[in-house]
Amino acid sequence: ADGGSAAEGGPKPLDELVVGFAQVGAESGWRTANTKDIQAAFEEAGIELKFSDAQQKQENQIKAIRSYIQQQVDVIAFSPVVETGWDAVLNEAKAAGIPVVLTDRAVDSKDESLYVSFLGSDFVLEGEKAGQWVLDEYADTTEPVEIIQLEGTTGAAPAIDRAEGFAEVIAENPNLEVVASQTGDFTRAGGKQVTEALLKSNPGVDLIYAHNDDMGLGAIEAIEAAGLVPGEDIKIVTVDAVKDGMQALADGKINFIVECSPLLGAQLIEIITQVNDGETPEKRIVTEETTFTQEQAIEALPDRQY
Ligand code: GYE
Repeated sequence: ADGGSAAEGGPKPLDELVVGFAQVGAESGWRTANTKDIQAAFEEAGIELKFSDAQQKQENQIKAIRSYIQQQVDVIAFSPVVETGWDAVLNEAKAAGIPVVLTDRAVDSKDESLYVSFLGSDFVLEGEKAGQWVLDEYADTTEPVEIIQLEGTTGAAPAIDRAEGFAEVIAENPNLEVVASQTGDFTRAGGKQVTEALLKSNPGVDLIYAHNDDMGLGAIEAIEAAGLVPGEDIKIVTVDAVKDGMQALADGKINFIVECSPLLGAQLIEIITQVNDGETPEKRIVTEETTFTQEQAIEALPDRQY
């Protein structure tokens, strides 16, 4: 088959399929929910899952992928920690005839034959939605609005794209100014540490835009420690909508959350099944997502799965 389909000898029974999944790490509530959902989906489908946690290090992910190639798994799926630097290992998978599925995060490779499908969110759109809320919130302001941006992992698709979408939209109002932008590596501890430092150098800050809930939750701790009221003295906008984030939004400590769904397991199984059957999955599958205000968070919280 062209580019190595799992269906070379015809489809395998699902209980004979083996899939290797190279996860980013366990950096956030989003990631934990994503891992749980993927493991549960494999369990339910009766497909064997080899799972590895790269602790947010690209070299670990590359090692894991190489070991899956060596073990001749049927499909490799992974969520690339950063966008660049994948061509070599993906070419090795291709040469071995093992199809690769990208979940959650993209690679910036020009060679689209290196993966069969990319399943995940539109991160630029998420950044735009966050920017739109800020634009509306400060529509009537004639004063400068000072914004701190807490970036995700440097070089990661969601960090690059969420910054881009946000910047594009807030550019419509010259009063909205990002006065500082630093990475908190998508972690709570990172968000807290960066906010602590940036509050000192930017005492007039009005709003924090965090690329995920966890960094926003870390920022809340730093703001409270500085004797200020999160959500009031300093507004907070985040991305993800995991339970802890939604609770903070319901409590008024976060002002707005753009949803990013970690529930990719069922769709990943569908892609793997299609590959096994010799079908060609959609090259790009975009997750459907919404946004939450405080009232909407209060309403959604009781039924929130993660
Ligand atoms: O937003 C963040 C996680 O890649 C979409 O990674 C994912 C991001 C998510 O650490 O919380």
